[in-house]
Amino acid sequence: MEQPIRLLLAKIGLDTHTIGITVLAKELRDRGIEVIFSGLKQTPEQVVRAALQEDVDVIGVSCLSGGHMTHLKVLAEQMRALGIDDRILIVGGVVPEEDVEPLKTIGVDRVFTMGANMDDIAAYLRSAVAAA
Ligand code: B12
Repeated sequence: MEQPIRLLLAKIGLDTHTIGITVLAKELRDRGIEVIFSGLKQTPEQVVRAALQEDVDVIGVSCLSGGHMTHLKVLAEQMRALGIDDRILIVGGVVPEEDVEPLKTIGVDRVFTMGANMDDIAAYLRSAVAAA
């Protein structure tokens, strides 16, 4: 039987906006994706260590604090340092359009912002993991 996709959903720093990540966790579970939640107020290092321990296919960071550039830069560096930069890295939340390309340069594979459709996110995860 095909293994389900494993996704670590993470919140970094002082950002306690939890509505989006809670909706996302439920909706993606309903679509057959195994979701692990990091908990709040994590450091990028803690997130990457959890991703390694849980052997996830995807790390998904939800960021509404405006700190996405700083956090994702450190996270991508840590992924390289621990040798898991082959995993898919996605971001959602409040991310201005002009930050999308710089995030991709850092190593983010895809950005989903307000109003992102759950079927589109699940379809993206399936195709990205299949292609990885
Ligand atoms: C509700 C809300 C709050 C609530 C949060 C309640 C809670 N438990 O979550 C409360 C009132 C507590 C709050 C507090 C604050 N807030 Co507030 N808040 C909002 C608001 C109005 C809506 C956020 C929301 O829940 N949206 C609904 C969910 C469903 O949408 P979403 O999170 O965007 O998620 C969707 C997508 O983005 C995507 N997605 C999200 N995460 C991920 C992750 C992955 C991996 C993927 C694939 C997709 C994905 O999928 C979801 C479904 O489509 C936004 C305004 C806005 N337009 O976003 C401001 C906003 C985020 N808040 C803001 C601010 C400034 C604050 C405060 C600092 C205010 C203050 N001075 O105290 C505090 C900070 C608290 C903290 N420590 O983090 C700013 C942030 C500014 C910035 N980023 O530059 C915003 C943008 C308002 C604004 N326009 O200024 N807030």
